[in-house]
Amino acid sequence: MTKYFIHIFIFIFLSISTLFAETFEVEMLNKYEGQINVFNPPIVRVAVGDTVNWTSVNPGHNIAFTKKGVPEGVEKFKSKIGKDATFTFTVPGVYAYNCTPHYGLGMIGFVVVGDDTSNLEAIEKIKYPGKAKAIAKELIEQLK
Ligand SMILES: [Cu+2]
Repeated sequence: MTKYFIHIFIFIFLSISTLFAETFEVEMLNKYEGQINVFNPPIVRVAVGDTVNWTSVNPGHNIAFTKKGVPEGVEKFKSKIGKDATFTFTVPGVYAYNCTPHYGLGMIGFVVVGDDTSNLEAIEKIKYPGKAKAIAKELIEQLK
């Protein structure tokens, strides 16, 4: 009988968390406000359990979690080029991601989950290539 109640409790809990989970939209664009190859918006702040949808507005882009740019224990994620992508964030922390073909051109973005910036130092230590370096610096400043 107790087991039965636990199941009901879990079911209710999951239903409620799904009810409050939000979905955020990020566009993958060739051009935006004078910049080329951008994620708009480049920084998204979400709660644990929320989802981000990346829309392939212009083809040729994808999203890939940047190496050493995610909280500990989070697995790699890489979407297909030219396709919409979606990810539900269950582990709090900062997530750095980039477009695979345009990483060196500065096409990067960040997702902050659950207001947790405890891994920000690791994210600052990443060796961002080319134009991504200056853009990362600017964006990370906004995360502090
Ligand atoms: Cu791109």
